[in-house]
Amino acid sequence: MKHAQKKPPTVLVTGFDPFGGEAVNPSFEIARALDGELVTGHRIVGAELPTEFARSLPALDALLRKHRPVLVIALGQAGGRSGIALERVAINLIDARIPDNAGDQPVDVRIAAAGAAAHFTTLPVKSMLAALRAAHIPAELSQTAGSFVCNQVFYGLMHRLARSRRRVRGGFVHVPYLPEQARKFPGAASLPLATMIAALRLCVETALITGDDLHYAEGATH
Ligand code: PCA
Repeated sequence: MKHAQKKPPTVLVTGFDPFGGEAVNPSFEIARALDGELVTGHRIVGAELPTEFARSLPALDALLRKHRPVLVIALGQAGGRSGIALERVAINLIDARIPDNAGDQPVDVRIAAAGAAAHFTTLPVKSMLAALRAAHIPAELSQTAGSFVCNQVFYGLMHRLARSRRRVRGGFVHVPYLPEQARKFPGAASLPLATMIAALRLCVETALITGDDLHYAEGATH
């Protein structure tokens, strides 16, 4: 008799579609590259979220329901960052500097009307930072994910995970421009796609194998 193969637990990695006139978004290129990979016994599902206030959280909800991940890392592009930025805190506020991909530009709006002012990441960000630095990948902690669609998804994710009965770790990582994007902005930092893919693989692995996060003093840059 054949036994049914037990499916490995899932890690959800999301990225966004291009926005703000860009032709590419490195966050989704990373998620796409990692889709299907097996990392320490877990299967990565890489998926795309729309850079739209109205549709991003319903899309995230559908992914959470479908895949029931044990770990979620949402990614977004943050042009101007010089390395992988591990976000520490999501705020309950939208204040869009530019229109989203549907032309929406909400200002001074709450993400969850009765929600907490902020949620902390539950990723072991200091362990992840140490692992990235050990691999010579530029990385930093960040104290703000901004107030655009990325922060909305980060806050919405943490709000959902905090209310879920399952103990699921999650958080948000911003990534810099790709070299071809940075060329248009003299002096802008960038990282090659291969470096960013390796960085996120390491982040997933570290989050899976770390219990309590490390504690060491580390100032965040943003
Ligand atoms: N970055 C934007 C939204 C989509 C993305 O990749 C942000 O930082 O809010």
